[in-house]
Amino acid sequence: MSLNTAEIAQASKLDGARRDALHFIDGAFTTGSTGRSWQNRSPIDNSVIGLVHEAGEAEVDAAVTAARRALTGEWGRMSVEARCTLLGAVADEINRRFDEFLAAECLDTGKPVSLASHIDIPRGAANFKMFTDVIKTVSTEFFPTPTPDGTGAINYALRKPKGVIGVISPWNLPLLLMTWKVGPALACGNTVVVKPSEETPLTTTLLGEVMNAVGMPKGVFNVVHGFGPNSAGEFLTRHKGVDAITFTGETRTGEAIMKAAADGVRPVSFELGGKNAAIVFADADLDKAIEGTMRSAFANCGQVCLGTERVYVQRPVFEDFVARLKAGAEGLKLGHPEDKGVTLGPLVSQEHRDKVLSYYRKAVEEGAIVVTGGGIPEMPAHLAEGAWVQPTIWTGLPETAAVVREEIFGPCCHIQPFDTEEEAIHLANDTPYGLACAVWTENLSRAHRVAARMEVGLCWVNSWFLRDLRTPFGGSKASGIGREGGLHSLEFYTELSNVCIKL
Ligand code: NAD
Ligand code: 6OD
Repeated sequence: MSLNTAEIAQASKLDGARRDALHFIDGAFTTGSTGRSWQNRSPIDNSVIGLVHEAGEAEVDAAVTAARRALTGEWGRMSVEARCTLLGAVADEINRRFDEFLAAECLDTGKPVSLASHIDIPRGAANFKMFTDVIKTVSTEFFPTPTPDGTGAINYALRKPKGVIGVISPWNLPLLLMTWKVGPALACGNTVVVKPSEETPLTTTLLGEVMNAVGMPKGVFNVVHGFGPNSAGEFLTRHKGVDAITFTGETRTGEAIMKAAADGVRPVSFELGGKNAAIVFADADLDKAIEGTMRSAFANCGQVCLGTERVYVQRPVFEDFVARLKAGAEGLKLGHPEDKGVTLGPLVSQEHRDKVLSYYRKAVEEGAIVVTGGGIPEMPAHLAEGAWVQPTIWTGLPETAAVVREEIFGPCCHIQPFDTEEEAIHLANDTPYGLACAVWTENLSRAHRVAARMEVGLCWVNSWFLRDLRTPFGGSKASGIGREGGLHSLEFYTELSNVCIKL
């Protein structure tokens, strides 16, 4: 018997007041002064989780002002060692309150507990530890320089925080993707103002409690809630007190934020949309390719930026691959996050479901063969109002079809046969996006050859979403600007300042 949302919240100690999302500014929770709020609804059953308070310009300004003040206070004077110890305590406190974070994430997103407990929450904590290891061990350059008078000079670089970082995050992996930016930003000594997605405000708000519990100085971590245009997102990115902006979300939103960042020439780091391909060669281990494509197409209900929406399969194994992926998709168990064996949750919202369903209809209009799915599944009465869709597979569409070209962000993929390696590379690269791809082959030479030619930031071979947090992460073409991860995050979140000393 599944619990309803109120019961999950009860069991997880998220009482009514704490399920209302307040801003966290200068170490204190506040509803702000706009008087505006909206209902946060659970995608599981459309029930109301709580209220989210909307920030106006005054709240955003208060948050940025607090963050600026913190740069020159106790936080700004703290040694790297002490800063890293504090961030380690943040990670420990998230882990200590694991069940609360888990319940909050599942309430907001509807994702299965089995997924969030393995990916979202552990990574949320790990993102605070990982970058402290990097900042403690990284060196900067040193050059001895000859001078005409023979005494010489030395040059060395200092790594300084950039200042106040505006963090704008999406709803698909809310805690993971927000901390992926907040972790390195703080490790480098910056302060942050975070605007989480309006769909998923809870775990970012909970993080405010964690910051206070570990004794984080006031103003280092701030949260404002709201929407994008003419709301907290735009107010934050336009605010002159924000020194740099890091954003994960849709490419179109990135364009708007880049325009805002142009005022004052503020740097941006963008992780944007994708229309990722998988290439399955006839020499692939098909068991592995099916297992990997099941995850890359359907995990998190297809709402992973790295997910596969275009699958190219070499003709000799095409029919077999389609039949096996169909069987896998039909074996997915949709249901309540808490229910045993559930592998697929709902989409994040009714609005997103409308978008995904519009592509399901478009696929048929464009002449697709619907291999499986294509609609709304029948769910038990207590879940019937949720944002459920069927996992869906199509074949038979031309490469010009909207469903093959545009990011859908749902549990669906189109499968197309190909004949030659050259053709597969061309098909996979024929997109304005360049985030990720998966190549399935047992031929080592082919793996290297094809990987080198993929126009993406991330190419997995015989795997998908296998992460080492030290590696460069990001997209090429319309999928992003810059790389984060390991040293690459440090490049964005610090300013290198060269000191030249004449001896
Ligand atoms: P979105 O762009 O709609 O929203 C992301 C955030 O931007 C939200 O907090 C939103 O309120 C805010 N926002 C919207 N308009 C804004 C504006 N004009 N100014 C400032 N802020 C604004 O994205 P989403 O729907 O939340 O997330 C899904 C998208 O994110 C997909 O396109 C997906 O591919 C992408 N994504 C990319 C990565 C990556 O690493 N490349 C990771 C996750 C998601
Ligand atoms: O694993 C990560 O660090 C990361 N940024 C994942 C992004 C997933 C996109 O939905």
